[in-house]
Amino acid sequence: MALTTNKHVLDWVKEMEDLMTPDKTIWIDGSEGQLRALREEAFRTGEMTELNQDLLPGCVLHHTAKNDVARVEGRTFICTKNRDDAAPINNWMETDEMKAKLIPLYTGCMKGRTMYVIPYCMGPIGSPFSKVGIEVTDSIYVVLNMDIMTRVGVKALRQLGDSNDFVRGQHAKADIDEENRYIVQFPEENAIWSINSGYGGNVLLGKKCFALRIASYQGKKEGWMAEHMLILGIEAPDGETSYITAAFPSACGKTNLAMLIPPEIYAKQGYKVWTVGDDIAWMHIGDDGRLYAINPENGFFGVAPGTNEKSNPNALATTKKGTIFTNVAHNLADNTVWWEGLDKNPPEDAQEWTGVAVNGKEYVANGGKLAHPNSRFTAPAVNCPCLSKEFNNPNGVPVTAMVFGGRRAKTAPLVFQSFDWNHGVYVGSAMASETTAAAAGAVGVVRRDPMAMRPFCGYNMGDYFGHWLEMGKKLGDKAPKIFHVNWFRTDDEGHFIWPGFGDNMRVLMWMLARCKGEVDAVETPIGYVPHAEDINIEGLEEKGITLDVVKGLLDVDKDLWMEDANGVEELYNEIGERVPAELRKQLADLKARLA
Ligand code: GTP
Ligand code: SPV
Ligand code: MN
Repeated sequence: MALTTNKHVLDWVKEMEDLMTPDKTIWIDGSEGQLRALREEAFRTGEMTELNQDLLPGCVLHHTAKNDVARVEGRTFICTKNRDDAAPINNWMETDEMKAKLIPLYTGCMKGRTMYVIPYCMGPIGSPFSKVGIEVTDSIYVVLNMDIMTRVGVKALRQLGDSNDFVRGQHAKADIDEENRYIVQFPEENAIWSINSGYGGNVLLGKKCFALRIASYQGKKEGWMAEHMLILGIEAPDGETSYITAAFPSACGKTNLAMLIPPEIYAKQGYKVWTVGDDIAWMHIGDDGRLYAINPENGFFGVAPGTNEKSNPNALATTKKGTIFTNVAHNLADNTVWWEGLDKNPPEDAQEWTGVAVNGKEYVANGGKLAHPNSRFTAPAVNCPCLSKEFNNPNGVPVTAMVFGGRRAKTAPLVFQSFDWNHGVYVGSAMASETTAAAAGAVGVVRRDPMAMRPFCGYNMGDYFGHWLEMGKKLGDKAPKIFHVNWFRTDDEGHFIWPGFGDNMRVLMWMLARCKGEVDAVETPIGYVPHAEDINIEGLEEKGITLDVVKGLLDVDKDLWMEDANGVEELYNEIGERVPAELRKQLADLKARLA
């Protein structure tokens, strides 16, 4: 039964029924009873496996198709009327042309299946910054994930009221045919079409498709920002909390930084770290002129491999109940889960992520991995031991500092600060990182990824840079300070030099000291770099970190940076005319300083 009298919603759902002709339609109300029934159905059909309910209450395991394990950037499109409004960094096709191509794929594709209608709200219910979407899907996996990742059901419809202002998302698994897989955004129409995938970012339409691609376009029009950023708070012993947002590309450390455990030197003084978000920030200028961030999500879709008791105990604790595990290994001995880096004891009797049963010997002989490198957990935010008490604050939290970063084996130092906002926008636009398993394709190749938004910007990248500059003008001297970090410098043997994880707080503390004007820095051609003595390394000797090592981590090699500037120039040339003149000037100034 329809849960709303909103005519725009009803008309659109009817249109979806006519197009995809499901045998029946079920509206998701968000009640526990309905979700339980769907879980049981998924256990019966084998779509999901119920895990050990004593050890992992409410937890389930799901395997996707082998050809469907990550976002597919090559098959992701931004469709607009005019090419230049989305291209050339995005794949583009004219709106009507794309629809004509996809409609035959959708026609009748839910025959024999059930269509679920999921009303959901991105952002806290009642927040003026929240936005509603409706996703139709033929996947119970999607319903259960959306229930964790967003605010689902009647409450979302109530937030929408009679309004037509909702994002229409149509997802169908169809045949999981990679040749006909499309993830398509129509920002000018508030619409998302996804077909032939059953994996995370391709099908949980509230996440990357809406909260970044569609929302970045809305933000440009409406004067706010949707960014691929974590949000964390550092509470000082006097109780004052400063908030930092950080943009790193996929699988480059957002979830880990957002949930970090303070090192002993800070913990004993009474510092605490609180998580507001681990992937996406929506930011508005508040009444006081400062920038405020909300997390539009309600859960964490985190990378499993590498998550363990030492690296990220908060994330691990978050996954102990009510969690969906995707493409991790199944420990058959006790019906639990395992992934590379969880501990040093891979289960002997296991099913690898593909579902193939292996024993310890075969696994070693195959040299393979038990879990897929992009295997994930979908866990409710409320489970998180360090969840900020501001998580549901409808106005968000004020941002003191913004951070950009990526995986750079050499060029980028541990940290530097931009000279000012516009230079910071240049630094963000110049981001580069080695690719990871979060997207299909080669891993470890350096590519330019402006603001970690290359795969997620819903409009022309040059216009997007322009929007950043505009926001800076409006914020004036209340703008957050902008920094750049790199946790991933390697030594000659390819090992990471900096210990990372909780120890990254030492770098955040330098940033906050800079924001308060408590510490000076060295002016270099690329920005302000710390005096090595100002990064607190007390207690790091056992991890091989000495003052000299820090000096090495902060070193700026002018030749490498000139090469990097040339790479940025190539990117700007590729984007073309819409790159703001101010950024061209920033680039020219940088080159002059390096020469
Ligand atoms: P998405 O969910 O794809 O957006 O990823 P993310 O940016 O949240 O990355 P996440 O925190 O899940 O980390 C991805 C991988 O990077 C994991 O394997 C981590 O163990 C590793 N990682 C995270 N932080 C650090 C760090 O400070 N140093 C090192 N060496 N590795 C890290
Ligand atoms: C990312 O790839 O940045 C993710 C995972 O956060 S996904 O939802 O698949 O995009
Ligand atoms: Mn992400």
